[in-house]
Amino acid sequence: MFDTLTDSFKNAIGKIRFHDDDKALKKATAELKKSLLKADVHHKVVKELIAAVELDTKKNGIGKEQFLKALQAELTRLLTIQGAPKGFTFASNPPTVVLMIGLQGSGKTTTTGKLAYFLKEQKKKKVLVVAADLQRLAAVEQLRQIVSNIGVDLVADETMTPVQIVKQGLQKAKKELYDVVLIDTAGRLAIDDELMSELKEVKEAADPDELFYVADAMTGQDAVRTAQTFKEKIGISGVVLSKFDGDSKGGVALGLTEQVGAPLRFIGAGEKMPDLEQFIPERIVSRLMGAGDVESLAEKAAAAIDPKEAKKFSQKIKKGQFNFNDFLAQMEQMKKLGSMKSIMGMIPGMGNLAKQIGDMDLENSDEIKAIKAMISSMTPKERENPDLLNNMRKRRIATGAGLDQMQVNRVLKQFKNAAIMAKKLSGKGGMKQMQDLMHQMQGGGFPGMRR
Ligand SMILES: Nc1nc2c(ncn2[C@@H]2O[C@H](COP(=O)(O)OP(=O)(O)O)[C@@H](O)[C@H]2O)c(=O)[nH]1
Ligand SMILES: [Mg+2]
Repeated sequence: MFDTLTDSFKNAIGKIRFHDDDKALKKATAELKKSLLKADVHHKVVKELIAAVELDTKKNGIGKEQFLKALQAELTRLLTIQGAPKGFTFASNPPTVVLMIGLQGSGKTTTTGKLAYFLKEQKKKKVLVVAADLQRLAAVEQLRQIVSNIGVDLVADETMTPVQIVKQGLQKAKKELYDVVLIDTAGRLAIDDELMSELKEVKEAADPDELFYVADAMTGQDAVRTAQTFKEKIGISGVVLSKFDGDSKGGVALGLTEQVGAPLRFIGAGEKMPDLEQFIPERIVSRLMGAGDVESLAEKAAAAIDPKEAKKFSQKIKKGQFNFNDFLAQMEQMKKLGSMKSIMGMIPGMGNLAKQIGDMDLENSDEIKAIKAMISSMTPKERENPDLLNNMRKRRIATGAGLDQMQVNRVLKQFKNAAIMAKKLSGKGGMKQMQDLMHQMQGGGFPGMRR
């Protein structure tokens, strides 16, 4: 998610090799400045950051370690507003009411769905979504589809005004003890006085704990400017940066909090529901410095994976009994974790691999599609026991899956190898082997993973 920035920091840090080398520090900060500007970080923010890092480093005696620490501290400071909430925070008196606002097409409705999904799956909360965008007919329908896919309740009534529907939603939430109410509103331009005054009325009726401004990362510094305007006119308590997957430079995220004076709370990086990350400064900085974000990954995994199932699964792996049903079940769980790229980006040292994988859609890759087609052509017994597959059965499966027998053989071999590898990795020293494997993949490319 932050490939470009992470690379810049690594390069800059690499410039400092010796202690007390003023020249090296100059080189490092010059490099940092250049790449931050190239990544679209606002020039004022860059200037401040560089000056602070330089001062900090000098104070502690120039060296790689000192530079690293200074950079880390200054980045954390840049991304933090003292006393402001981070990620999602719950009101002391439920329900926590969140009003989603922003320009037309910025990603409000999608983000509302993503937040609902995040709260339901990761935080195990009872979520109610309110459709207060009644400007466009299709808007309610879009929201209805999203919430029904993720299994969250919706309050919608096209014949009501936004204020009426908000009141009805809040009543329902209080009566039925919902934890969180997410209100999706119509997109509007700050220059449209009529819509702005409607939004003020909605805000008054909702009396929200949070006002999330959804900003489109692809609009660059415009995202910052519009957030500033909404902050002045309506008031916002946080920003969600959407479509971050389309903004390869990523610099806007770095300056936004300080520029707007409201914390960046979430980043949306993809069209699917799991593609939402909490923006927690310390964790993001760790990721920016190439150290990964193990905490977020662990949280995601803990929420997606049923501990009982996980235990059963790991025992199977240890015995080398991994079968096709397990494979399908694992694919389902992977889906809940979000894109492969975002998962990789959270593992320390895996940044490069994440870049290589790019936007690969694991689920829809040719390999996975072939395996899925094969599995659907198998009998339940065959799915349970891959060893049953003799030549006759393989031929039948190949015909059923629309593959030739060589392809079937290749996939089966890969599957067996994967099971053997998993068994090995689950033993002692498995983590070390995993890392070696990853290094090999980084060097030589990963044969199965072509986009
Ligand atoms: N690639 C990508 N597309 C997104 C993201 N968030 C929203 N979109 C897309 O942006 C378009 C507008 O989103 P929508 O939620 O309807 O915006 P709204 O008008 O503010 O409610 C839709 O096509 C979404 O699928 C994101 O994080 N990444
Ligand atoms: Mg919408």
